[in-house]
Amino acid sequence: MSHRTTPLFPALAEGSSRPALTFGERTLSYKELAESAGSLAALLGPAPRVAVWATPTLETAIGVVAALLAGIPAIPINPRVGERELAHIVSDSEPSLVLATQGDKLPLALAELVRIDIKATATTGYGRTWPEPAPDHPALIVYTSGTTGPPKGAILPRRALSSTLDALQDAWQWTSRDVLVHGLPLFHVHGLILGILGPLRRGGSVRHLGRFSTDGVTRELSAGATMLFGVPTMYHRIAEQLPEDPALAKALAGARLLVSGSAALQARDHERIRTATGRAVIERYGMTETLMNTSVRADGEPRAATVGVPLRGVDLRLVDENGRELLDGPDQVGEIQVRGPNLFLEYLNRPDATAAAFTDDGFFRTGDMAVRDPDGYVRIVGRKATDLIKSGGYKIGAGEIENVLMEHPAVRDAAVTGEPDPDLGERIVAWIVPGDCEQPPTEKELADHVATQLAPHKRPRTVHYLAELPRNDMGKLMKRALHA
Ligand code: MCA
Ligand code: AMP
Repeated sequence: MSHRTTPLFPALAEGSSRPALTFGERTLSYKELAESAGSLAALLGPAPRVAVWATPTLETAIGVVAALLAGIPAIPINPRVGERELAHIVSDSEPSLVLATQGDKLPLALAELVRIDIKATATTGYGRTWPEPAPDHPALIVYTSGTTGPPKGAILPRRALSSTLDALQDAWQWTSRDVLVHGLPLFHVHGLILGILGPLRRGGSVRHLGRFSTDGVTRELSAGATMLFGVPTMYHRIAEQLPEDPALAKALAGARLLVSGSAALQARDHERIRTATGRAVIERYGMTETLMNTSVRADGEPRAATVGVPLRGVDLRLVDENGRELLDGPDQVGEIQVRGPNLFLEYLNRPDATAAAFTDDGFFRTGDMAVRDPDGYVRIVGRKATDLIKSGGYKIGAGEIENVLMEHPAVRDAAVTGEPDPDLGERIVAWIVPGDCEQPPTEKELADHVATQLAPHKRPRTVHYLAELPRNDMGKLMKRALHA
């Protein structure tokens, strides 16, 4: 059957000289991006899947666009990923190729694959048209943590990307005239799909900061950028900086849209930013598996502490513990369930987890608990699983960290919890029973162990030492007793 689907990036085919991507001093126009990504796409052949070493660079953006042009599912890899996590991702997703910036040293598990260097300049390939694969064809595989076990690969089809980005166009009045600025990592949905592929789908442009800084935000918003994306930690750092930084306040005041997501932005930070700039930060709510579900609209009322209303095309309901849909009301707390073209296909190699994630009528169980205002605004009030931690906007499973801590030779027993943190939202806390109480492992040793096995953002920020962990008669850990 032939498909007559519109391409993911219509502006690429037009090949204009307008800027598409800027990273530091380097800018690629749509024409240059079509050339460099096109010539790389032509080299990929019929690879079943490619890994992309997702440093915050122009090359990563080119590599992902090339894979999407060629219709080959791409797996973005955190360049700070630890040994164990990488081994899991590579054996689970079995990429046949890895794309990386020339000169970047890859860890062994990736260095063993066929490697293609990504070049920001190239000419062959331009002029070729790339047929758009079927809407359900996998576009990206993004790894996301669960409460237990290693991260799961969420397979995101092309229709999920196009539908979520077009729903955001509607909610945010996002156009080709918008210039986005952000400093988000490029191996997750927020930074990669919204932050890079979003502007490219609109035919607009993005200026990536390489790494987040309030100075970078000031510079780019003062030089014509119109939108800012960030996680709450970034807005918290902006709020802290504002009292002594009139240039930052002026830059934010001039932006068209300030958007926060990946975790809840504290009311105090909303308030401080609004007071200093006169501008309201708007929140949107999404997940790796669902992409974006709700947002405060650009033409709507910017109500703090809500994630706004369902996006176009998203079916959203709140459900009680018996699976019954709740009627809206201020006291009705239920789990958010969503259905729509924005959803992932399945977890790679995990039919059990996929089946458990969906209801019989095709809704995805988000695990997020919320209430709905009478006019439909959604307020997230908590999470079903206490073993999921959101730190700096990263989702982190407590079980994953406990498993690697238990393997440390000086650890006899370990538990991990999340604790409120003004900067990170939550910080990871480890509760350790040392093998030898006289010579417990140091905090740094434990943090380094987690950082090198999993990833630095999963490292514990606080360590408590105990003689025993509180367990019930069945041997089950009683985490609530820890903080007491
Ligand atoms: C420190 N570092 C270490 C160690 N200690 N490295 C190895 N071993 C150690 N023991 C390094 C870190 O790697 C980092 O290096 C530097 O020290 C500082 O790290 P840290 O203090 O951890 O963090 P930060 O740099 O201050 O990070 C805050 C941040 C970051 C910038 C806000 O958390 C961040 O980028 N968050 C974004 C998360 C995100 O995009 N989530 C979206 C998920 P270096 O600085 O060199 O790297 S998608 C999603 O949630 C859904 C779909 C949604 O709704 O969006
Ligand atoms: P991830 O698995 O990294 O994609 O994280 C998804 C989770 O982030 C959701 O299930 C929510 O718990 C949380 N999240 C995302 N955006 C928001 C927001 N604006 N407010 C509160 N929580 C959010």
